[in-house]
Amino acid sequence: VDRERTLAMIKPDGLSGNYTDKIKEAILESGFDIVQETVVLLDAERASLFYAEHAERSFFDSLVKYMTSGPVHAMVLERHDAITHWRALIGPTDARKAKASHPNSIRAMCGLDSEKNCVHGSDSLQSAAREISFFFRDAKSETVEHDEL
Ligand code: YYY
Ligand code: MG
Repeated sequence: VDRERTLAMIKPDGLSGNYTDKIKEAILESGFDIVQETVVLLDAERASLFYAEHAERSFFDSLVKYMTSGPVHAMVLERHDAITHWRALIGPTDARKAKASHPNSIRAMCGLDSEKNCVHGSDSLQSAAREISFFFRDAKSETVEHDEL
């Protein structure tokens, strides 16, 4: 019944720390289907576009540097109420807060601080649609062109 899709992303520190299998295990255990996935290296222009809503924030340049420091693993997740459930599973933005107050969250498991927080999750239906189309052209076929690994 009313299944919904969200965009999940394992950020560069999640990949370099070898957390992919653990994160995917948590995803599947929580009842999501992984509908599409791709591993890509974002350049500064693409990373800036993904986080365009934060362009005026003081952390933006550092965030773009971090997001281009290695490949990211984007996934389309599907289940009932996927957006809310995935945000709950990843925990608060600041991984230090996640470790303190949401010890079972993914950011508690593999994040470091408020920048290097290991994973991304869409925060609304609108952002989910935008972020899914950022990485994937349509429901079943090819990914959007970027340096695919
Ligand atoms: O959606 P979420 O990732 O939980 O947080 P946002 O407030 O949308 O910020 C997006 C992104 O920006 C965050 O995942 C890391 C980075 N960031 C940061 O580097 N420093 C902050 N103080 C806040 C956010
Ligand atoms: Mg956000």
